[in-house]
Amino acid sequence: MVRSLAGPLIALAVLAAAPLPLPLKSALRNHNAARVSSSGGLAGLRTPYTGKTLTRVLFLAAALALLFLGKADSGEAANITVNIGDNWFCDPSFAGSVCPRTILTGDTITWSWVGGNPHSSTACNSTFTSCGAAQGWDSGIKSSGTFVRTFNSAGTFFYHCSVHGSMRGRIDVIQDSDGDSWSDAVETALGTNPVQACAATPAENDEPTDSWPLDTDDDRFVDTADIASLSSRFGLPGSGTDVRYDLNLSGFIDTADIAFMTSRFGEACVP
Ligand SMILES: [Ca+2]
Ligand SMILES: [Ca+2]
Ligand SMILES: [Ca+2]
Ligand SMILES: [Ca+2]
Repeated sequence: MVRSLAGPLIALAVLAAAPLPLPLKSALRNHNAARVSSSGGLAGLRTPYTGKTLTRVLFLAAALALLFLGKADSGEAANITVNIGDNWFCDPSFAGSVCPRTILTGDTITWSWVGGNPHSSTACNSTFTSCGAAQGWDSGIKSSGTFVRTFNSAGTFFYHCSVHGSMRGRIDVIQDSDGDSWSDAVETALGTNPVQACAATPAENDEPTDSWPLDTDDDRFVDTADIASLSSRFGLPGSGTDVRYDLNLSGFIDTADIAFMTSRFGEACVP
């Protein structure tokens, strides 16, 4: 079973760097159609958009959603295979460049030798100038078989092939303690609880901290009330108590935040 892993940390970094537009990468996650119809649909939203602008925003929201490949499965660690070929990690498109993979803490990477020449997976520092077992791991030089490593700490880990230094890879390990698909680091920045995925009570603002960045009114759904609450802060700096509405931590509450929340409309949190 392969878990969906392009989590908020990565996506938010992309959003912060280049909010619009973004490349389409994968299938759009399903939304709760019943929730949409029972709440009156998108026409009732209090957004600053009308007509073509709203259409554009909704299109961009769909594009942003593609970066979020979904909620992690219920706490079960994943095993991700990274192929080693001649001369690349992951697939031939990464020949001469760094192949990135994003996983959660506790997940395992299995490097699999699929080429004909000898290669290694050898850990490096961030500039690839110092590599070896002392940096974390070294598979040794092999031309077949596998090498397995489990990553239990959050962080960014670099590696290369000790035979072909231009073969490079990176493992981004994200901690998401409550499994709500928002990393601990992002939740801490937003001021939401990184170890609680859902509001404890359905009443708003009766708990010391909110739990799920997308659910501002504690009803455990992303709905019109959440989007309206965010939209009412459009243009404000994402500071103080409003920081939780600055979903991409760009410093301002803007179209990217609204588009992203809209893209998750109808989704429920999972305690
Ligand atoms: Ca989380
Ligand atoms: Ca949380
Ligand atoms: Ca509450
Ligand atoms: Ca809500």
